[in-house]
Amino acid sequence: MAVILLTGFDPFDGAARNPSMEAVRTVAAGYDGPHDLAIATLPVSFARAAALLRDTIARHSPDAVVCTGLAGGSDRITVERVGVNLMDARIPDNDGAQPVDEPSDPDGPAARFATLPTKRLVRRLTDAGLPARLSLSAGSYVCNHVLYTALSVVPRGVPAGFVHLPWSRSTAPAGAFFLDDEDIARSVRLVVDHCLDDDDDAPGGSLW
Ligand code: PCA
Repeated sequence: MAVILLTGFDPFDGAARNPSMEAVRTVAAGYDGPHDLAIATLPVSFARAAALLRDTIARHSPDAVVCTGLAGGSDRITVERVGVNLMDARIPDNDGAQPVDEPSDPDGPAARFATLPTKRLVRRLTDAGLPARLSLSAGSYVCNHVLYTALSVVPRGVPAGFVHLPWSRSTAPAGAFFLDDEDIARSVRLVVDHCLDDDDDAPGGSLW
């Protein structure tokens, strides 16, 4: 049976909750296969998130890695295509670290492409009535660092990638765009269900 590793993040930037981890927990609670689902909560810490992700991947040897995080203010579920080798933090992480213009990996390439079937996933999400698009930048904060690290660590042939989520209704600060909690959980479940699909019907063009 294939093992899928699904991660979300702790709250950060003064927020009490992070919809990514709440969605991950909801999906795990209702997951009925066909794969084994392993979940992990990543700290919003450049140092500790990367270390925990490495350990978790080593422990589970997953067949696919799906990481999720919050993109507060976004009005779409964004399936990330690229992790860049750059840590450039607008705000300190939860450990107080604020790297500026530092590489995630001094010996690594400038960027790594996500290996999830990103176009297929966007199509699955929009077909299900969920607002989704492809994204060429996961930013330069902890989420991007986790994406870049995941892509550095997984063995060849193991798809890995990152999905950024908007605020959920129950966690959004006043005035922020949100999706219903159920829709966010449904989107994460769809990504889990299709992360091992092969990419041969990936459409072009209109998924951005
Ligand atoms: N979002 C942040 C880090 C944790 C999270 O949920 C980001 O986009 O980098």
